[in-house]
Amino acid sequence: MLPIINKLKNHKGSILIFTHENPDADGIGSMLALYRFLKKKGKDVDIAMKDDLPYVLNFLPDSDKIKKLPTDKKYDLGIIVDAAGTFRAGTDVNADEFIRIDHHIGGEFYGGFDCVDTTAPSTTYVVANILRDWDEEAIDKEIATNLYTGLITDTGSFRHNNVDERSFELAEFLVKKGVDPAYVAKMVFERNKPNVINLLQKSLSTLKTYDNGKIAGMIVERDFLKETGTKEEDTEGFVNYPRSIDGVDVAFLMIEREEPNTWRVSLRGKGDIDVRKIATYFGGGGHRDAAGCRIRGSKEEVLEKLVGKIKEEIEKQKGVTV
Ligand SMILES: [Mn+2]
Repeated sequence: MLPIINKLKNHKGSILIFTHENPDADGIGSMLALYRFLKKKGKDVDIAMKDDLPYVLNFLPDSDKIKKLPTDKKYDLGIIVDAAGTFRAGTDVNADEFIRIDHHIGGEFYGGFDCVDTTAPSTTYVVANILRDWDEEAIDKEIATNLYTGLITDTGSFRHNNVDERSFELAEFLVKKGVDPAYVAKMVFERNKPNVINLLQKSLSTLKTYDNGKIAGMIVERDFLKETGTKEEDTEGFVNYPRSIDGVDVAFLMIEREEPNTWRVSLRGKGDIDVRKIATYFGGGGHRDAAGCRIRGSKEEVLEKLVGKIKEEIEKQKGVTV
């Protein structure tokens, strides 16, 4: 049995489960699944994150129970899910000790109770292993729906390189527990607000290819958000448009932050290029096919630096001399 299970079984004090800022379905699904399970086990547990719940995730069972970080209360134990460390919470977290449950490479380690599987398709997969090992019977339809949502979003609906037979085995288990795949897909992917589509329209007008079509990228300026009445979180999935172009090895999305001259960059690969190397060069991180970073500078400066580095990395990784 995993050490974390005994630790949680014997834990008498308060527990706070939290995830990273700009949270996604995997972080939130992991948090909610673990929360409901621990509640069933009679634990004193809260869930919190810094940002608002993304609209398309408002159907997730227990998502109305999520509190805001930072909390006034001090917790005996903090569990960070789907993040490389507590720093990813984006704010202070008040707890005596920490445990990390994650699938990101590297990051911080808090001890022998951590569950970090960098080969796992999603953090909800890691959480599912813990819960199945502990008490499979206690996994209900609500817990299963939260686990399943993280699994399908982090695997791009079973399309990405992180998909293997384990993803389908877990999906089968969760569907047997009552998950309705068509319902989840409809809730997550087919509830776009018209203004989000307007934002996409504006963003698509910036779509350009570089390096003979091997690189494609889009830019979301702050003004686009203002003009369409949308938020940064509404750009979720936009990077898949440049990625979907034939012949593209690396796709990027540059989002202008509220803080002047700061850009959030999402990078996507299609298996041939390790985009994590590009992200880490700029101080970010992630996975081989999906990574991110922040770059400071004007739009033109950031674009030049970014495209230059991607080009260099494609040449290096494909073994072509510059
Ligand atoms: Mn994840």
